[in-house]
Amino acid sequence: MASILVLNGPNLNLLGTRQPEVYGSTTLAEIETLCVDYGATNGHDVTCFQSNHEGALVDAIHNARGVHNGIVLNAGAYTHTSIALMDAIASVELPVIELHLSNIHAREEFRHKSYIAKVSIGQICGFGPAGYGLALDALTGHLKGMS
Ligand code: CA2
Repeated sequence: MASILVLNGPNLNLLGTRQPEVYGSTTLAEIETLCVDYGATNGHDVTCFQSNHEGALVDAIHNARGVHNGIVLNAGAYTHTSIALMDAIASVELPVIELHLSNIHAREEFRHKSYIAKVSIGQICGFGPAGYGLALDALTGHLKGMS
């Protein structure tokens, strides 16, 4: 059994309540339920956390060490700006899957750059909320290969 942290960054608490044409109508609570249910079905422990604050996300990554086996991270807009999150991931030496609801490569130029990609084992983007299930599959498959 693996313990996985699903971490969501800034503004993702607004999912399903605003701009549904861009980010869909599924709420963050529904996505978190999807993730926890994935864990229950597949014998893994899934914990979810969201913050709008960069430092709180850094703390959550630090605190994952020794507690969780890996992280699914949608860092939101911090993906494109945060050296602090990149350094935090590098420091904990846990496998991270980078996740985005939208296809960041088909959007504005500034979303094409990801600091998270440099320290992740892989990136899933463009599949909406289903991407969380894909990311959990990828991470648990990776962990299985390591054991
Ligand atoms: O596609 C993704 O998952 C993103 O991480 C979402 C971020 C964006 O900055 C990234 O480039 C790609 C933005 C999340 C904003 O979420 C909202 C949800 C509802 C209403 C407004 C914002």
